[in-house]
Amino acid sequence: MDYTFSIKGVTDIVCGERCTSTPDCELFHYDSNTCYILNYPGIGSIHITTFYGSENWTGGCSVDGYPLYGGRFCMRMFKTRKNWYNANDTCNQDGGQLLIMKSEDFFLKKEVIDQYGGGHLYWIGGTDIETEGDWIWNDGSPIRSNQWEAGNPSNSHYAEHCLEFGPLMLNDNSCLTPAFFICEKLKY
Ligand SMILES: [Ca+2]
Ligand SMILES: [Ca+2]
Repeated sequence: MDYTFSIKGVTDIVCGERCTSTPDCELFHYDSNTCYILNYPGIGSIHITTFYGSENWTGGCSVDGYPLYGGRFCMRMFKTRKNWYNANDTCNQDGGQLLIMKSEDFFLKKEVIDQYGGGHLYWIGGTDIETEGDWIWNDGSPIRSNQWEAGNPSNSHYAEHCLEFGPLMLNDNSCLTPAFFICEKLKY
């Protein structure tokens, strides 16, 4: 991956703040006391390869059953099929939430899924249920247009209002379709 520059000797919190304060910062990565800031001109330039060293894959989350990925993300990929509503309920009952992939960590979480759960479609936490075509993550933040599969959101048959993630990125699908799903818990 081509990061534009790195900062040595800062904390991960400072790294995140540095990204927030950097114009056009698309994401940051923190590893071995080094903060990497990515400021890129377009999706085509992103190529994530091997920045998950094995040392980053240790540790755990605050709750059992949620492996820690990338040193930051506590995600669990459920390989049973449920419709979006039941998947959402399952995550909530489990003390978590359907996965949210906001801009700053979209490609990092994508890399986790591709590496550990690739090849499947998963329900994640976003809908346009409230207003057709107004796609938001479950925390209310907007879903960016450059994260969709080509030709989507398609709202096929005027009935696709729930968000799934797959090998081709984001797609809208019917909320009643049974699918695998991914829950996450916030690390603390
Ligand atoms: Ca829709
Ligand atoms: Ca679709």
